[in-house]
Amino acid sequence: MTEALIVVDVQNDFCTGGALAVPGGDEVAAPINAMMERFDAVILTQDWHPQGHSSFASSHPGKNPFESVEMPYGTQVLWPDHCVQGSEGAAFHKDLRTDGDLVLRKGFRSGIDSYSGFFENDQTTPTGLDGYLRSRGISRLTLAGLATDFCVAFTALDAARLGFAVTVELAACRAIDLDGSLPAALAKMKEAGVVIQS
Ligand code: VGL
Ligand code: ZN
Repeated sequence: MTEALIVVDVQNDFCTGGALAVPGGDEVAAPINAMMERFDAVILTQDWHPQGHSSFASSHPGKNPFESVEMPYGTQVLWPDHCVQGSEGAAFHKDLRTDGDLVLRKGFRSGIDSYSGFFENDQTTPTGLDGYLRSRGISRLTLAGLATDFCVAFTALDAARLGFAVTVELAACRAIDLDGSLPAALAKMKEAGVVIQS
């Protein structure tokens, strides 16, 4: 059985000093690097937004970061400007090994966010990752990175729905935990059959 490690969004803006710093975000690089050896394939996802992206609160007059808006595809949390294409904030954390097989960029369309590495937030527009993994014969995935309750959870839930066997390595993840989003995400993942390794 071929198994891939999916390293989710270990980028400067999600680490200490970043625009959308996840508490303890810096701490995941070392355990993730150590995990890489165990896998047949290593895929890194990279949040990659154009300036003025619709997930930025600054694109919605009168709205503040961490408030929500209704988008054509559903409710969208608004974030501080982060991971702007080509910026230092969008670069991988300096301690992360980036010699993986594939870097999958997501969230590059102005009008729609993409938490998951598989589908944009309308849950129907594919990124191509499913086809990539399948054509390499990969059927098992382990996920680690940032943030547990957003991009890691959405990626894990889509992967489970697509039929992959999915494990989330909690010791190599950190969460935003906005209004209980972490316990909610953990419950959803467990219900979907994702193995939560702690
Ligand atoms: C993420 C919020 C906005 C994440 C990305 O990587 O979890 N969260 N963009
Ligand atoms: Zn983002």
